[in-house]
Amino acid sequence: MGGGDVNHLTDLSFFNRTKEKLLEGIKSFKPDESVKDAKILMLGHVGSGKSSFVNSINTVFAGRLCQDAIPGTGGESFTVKFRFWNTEPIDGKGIPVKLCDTMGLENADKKGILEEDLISTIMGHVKKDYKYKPDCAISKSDPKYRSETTLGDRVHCVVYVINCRHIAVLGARVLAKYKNVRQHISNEGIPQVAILTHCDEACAEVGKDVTNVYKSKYINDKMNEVKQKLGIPLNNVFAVKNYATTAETDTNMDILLLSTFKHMINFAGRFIKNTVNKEEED
Ligand SMILES: Nc1nc2c(ncn2[C@@H]2O[C@H](COP(=O)(O)OP(=O)(O)O)[C@@H](O)[C@H]2O)c(=O)[nH]1
Ligand SMILES: [Mg+2]
Repeated sequence: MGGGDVNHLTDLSFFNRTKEKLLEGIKSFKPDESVKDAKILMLGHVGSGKSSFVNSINTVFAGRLCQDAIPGTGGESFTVKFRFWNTEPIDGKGIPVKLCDTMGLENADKKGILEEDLISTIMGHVKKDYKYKPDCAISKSDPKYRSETTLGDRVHCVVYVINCRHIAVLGARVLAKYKNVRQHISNEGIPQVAILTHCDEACAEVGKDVTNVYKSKYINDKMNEVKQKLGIPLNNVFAVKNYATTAETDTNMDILLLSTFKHMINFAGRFIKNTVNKEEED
């Protein structure tokens, strides 16, 4: 075995250690005692990569390819009932995080979730298995409407999932929808994150080597565009390559996915702690 091989092995163990450290960090995540699970809501167009991101995270957690670990998430948003799902356990340990990846935000008038419903969902008013209606918001008398909510019922982090090739063409209506929702949730102090997907297809350098993602000028420009168009600070904008086209796992992809996920749950965790502290002060 030549010296080059030895270096390569050292590098490999470095990357594996980085991945293990991230997994350990995620395993030790705990929201406040009063909140069973941190809830993360993924928003974005159909086809933006929401389900793929969730499947990718589950793939890394489970150490095997997980596709459609969360069922019923394909196709039109309105065929799906509202529900949060657990992530796969890591080494048998369940993670107190629930994800919802079924929210489609479409451009046309009568497609995609209504803003009122989105806000009600984020504020914890919508119960499990509610079926959104395309033209009328949930009624307060609906049995699936929760009037009294606790912090645990609410969404603790909102994630906008955007195909990085589509930012330039995001329609005015969707941007207006984003803006309204954003204003509301910013007032509530709920953290917001954007994830750029399809970076491998959009940038050849990233396609070749995923570690180039934050070095890529193209991706950097796209992150800035997200900041400008959605008003999300750069610290909250991430870029990933989802497990979508490859059948085998890759440590560098895992690291990118895990570090993005860890930031998301840290934002959620901080929001939960801040809210609990504020409630105690009041
Ligand atoms: N190359 C590539 N394809 C992706 C990526 N993310 C998602 N996809 C593909 O894009 C399509 C739509 O993704 P999906 O997760 O179903 O979108 P959703 O409607 O937002 O849940 C699928 O064919 C995925 O395989 C990515 O980062 N890179
Ligand atoms: Mg989906």
